[in-house]
Amino acid sequence: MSEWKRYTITAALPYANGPVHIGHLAGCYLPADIYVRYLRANKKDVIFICGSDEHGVPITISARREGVTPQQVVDKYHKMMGDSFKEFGINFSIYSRTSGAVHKETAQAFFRKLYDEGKFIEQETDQYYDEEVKQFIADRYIVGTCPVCGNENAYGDQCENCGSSLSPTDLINPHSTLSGSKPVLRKTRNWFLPLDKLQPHILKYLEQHKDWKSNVYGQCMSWLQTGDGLQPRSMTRDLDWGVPVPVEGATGKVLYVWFDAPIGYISTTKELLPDTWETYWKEKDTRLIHFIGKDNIVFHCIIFPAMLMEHGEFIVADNVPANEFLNLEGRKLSTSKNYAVWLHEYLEAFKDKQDELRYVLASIAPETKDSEFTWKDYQTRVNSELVGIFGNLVNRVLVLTNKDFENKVPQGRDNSALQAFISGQKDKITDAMENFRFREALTEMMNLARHGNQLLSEKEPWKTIKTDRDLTAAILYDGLQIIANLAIMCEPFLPFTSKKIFDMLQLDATSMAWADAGKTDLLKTGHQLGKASLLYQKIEDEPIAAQIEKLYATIDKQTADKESAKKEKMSEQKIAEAAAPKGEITFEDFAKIDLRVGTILTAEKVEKADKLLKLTVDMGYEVRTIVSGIAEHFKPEDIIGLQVSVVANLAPRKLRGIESKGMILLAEDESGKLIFVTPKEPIANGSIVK
Ligand code: B3M
Ligand code: ZN
Repeated sequence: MSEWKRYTITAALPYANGPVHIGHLAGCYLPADIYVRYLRANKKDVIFICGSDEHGVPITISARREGVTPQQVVDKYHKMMGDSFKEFGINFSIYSRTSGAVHKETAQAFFRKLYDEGKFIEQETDQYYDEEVKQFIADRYIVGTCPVCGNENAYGDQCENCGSSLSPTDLINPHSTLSGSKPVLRKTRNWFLPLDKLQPHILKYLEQHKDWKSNVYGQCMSWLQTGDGLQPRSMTRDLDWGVPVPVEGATGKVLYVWFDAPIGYISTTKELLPDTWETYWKEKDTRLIHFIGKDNIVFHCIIFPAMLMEHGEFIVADNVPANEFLNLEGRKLSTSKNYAVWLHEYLEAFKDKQDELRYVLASIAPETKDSEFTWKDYQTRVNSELVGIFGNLVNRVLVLTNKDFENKVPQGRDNSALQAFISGQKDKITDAMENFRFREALTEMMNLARHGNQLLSEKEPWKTIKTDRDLTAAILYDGLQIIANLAIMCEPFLPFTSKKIFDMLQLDATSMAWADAGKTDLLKTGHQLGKASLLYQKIEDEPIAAQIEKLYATIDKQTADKESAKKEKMSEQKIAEAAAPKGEITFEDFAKIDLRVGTILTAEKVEKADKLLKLTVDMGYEVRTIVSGIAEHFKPEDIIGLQVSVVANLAPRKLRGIESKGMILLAEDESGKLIFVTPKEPIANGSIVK
């Protein structure tokens, strides 16, 4: 192990705009918790920092949608999220929030220092403004047609259909998702962090960390190497929800949420340790590690380090073991679409089964690539691994010891082979833990339980008890030592299970540390054991089917919503089309059209065609036949004698077998009503319209 004196471990501050789901847990909070529990078992000086991210546009959107204030939104979800984390044993040293006073003061002081030292550049830019809700709109909340692929739902920063990265002004027909209205450009002044100038420092920093996970290192490098590299980024926003910019003349502006949120790690540490917080952020022998999901990489590996470097007093992250995404039953998890397994709902269906979920999520954690949670897989893993292997081992050993040895640890024999095996497992687990490969660590922990089961199957203590009591004692002694080792080494993954085992073994968990793992005399002969109970119960088919059904109901609802949204859009589109001017043409283009005045001489319905009228039109220089789709709008007798405008040189075409030469011009209003474009005064047939 390394020479680090202390550890500051952070887990991404989740936006307080929805409850916690399994994707959050698997991607960030569970790995962080596993690592912190491991460090604590190693008696390290460690703080584990998290809290709600209560600023940013997502909060204001949720508030608008729910018809409440942003403060009400964050109050509601801050509590829910904090409760869920606690229930699942995510053992933060503190779970705070960024709407608190200490945070405001810390973030403002941070900004002010950079401002005073001239670290920002002030710049005026054109930003889209929603006149209806009277607010500037973040790129993400402007939607329009992608100029590259034509996707009508492209965001102001990116088209998710073709992947093009866009700026809001690239969008065709942009509209604000806040009000649906067409945004206008307005000038605004903001403070930018000149990341372009800082790029060499960032590059140097990253190059010192080639040991980072390849998904993380690779993504950072591509930010630096794509296009012109890093660009100045605004650290302030025109919004009314957030930390006010502590500078004169900045009313109506708040700190960019990605400026204030990571400072939340610092302010939260201040709250936790008002007197000693600086040690955890300023001493070089403190190891700072950020646990995050992959969508947060650039902010934690580039922007926040750049802020910290510019500030000058703080350490920067030594590692950022970001995970990829977890999918659910073949689809992306989505808070806004309510497609998720919410932790609080999980517990309603699977009471007290926190470790079961922790186990499955740690087994399938998206450490190197996206992974997939399915309810069937959950059921299989719980039943065959936790119930069938781990629980089974613990139960068999304890039940036999109780039955044959009065529930006291019996006399062992030389077990150096077992001892070697257990320390070997411990080394593998330790190595994997140190390198953030928690899936592998978990597998090796389970392999120890597997080994225990093998011992039992081979040695059959339930049979030997009839012939050889001492041998049986030795087998169960070994079994018990394996269980005690499991209690220590499963703790980072399965803290509730670990506690139960310690209780059953009547061992004081606090007297045991990672250093004790690997020993085969953790339980002394004659030690009185406690009452055994089953660690896990088999998961039946019904609750699993119910969960799957619930997800499908969400999908069905989504599909229905999409359909109706599509219909709505169609009519919206019609209006937009009507309002949208067509593209520019040249005079030459226009001059190609031979527009003339003619008089309708005859009009009659076309057989078996509800919409068509056959007209003869006197063009002055000739009389011609024109078939027009106006039968539902005009009675033939009403239009005879009317002077109209005709596109005289339109290529002839056949309609219902009748050759139509030309087209009559009509104006159409929003409701679809048609009116002839007629000269205001009578004029000679054949007159040119220009
Ligand atoms: N709230 C984004 C997220 O929840 C953001 C993380 C902040 S960490 C400083 O994914
Ligand atoms: Zn596109």
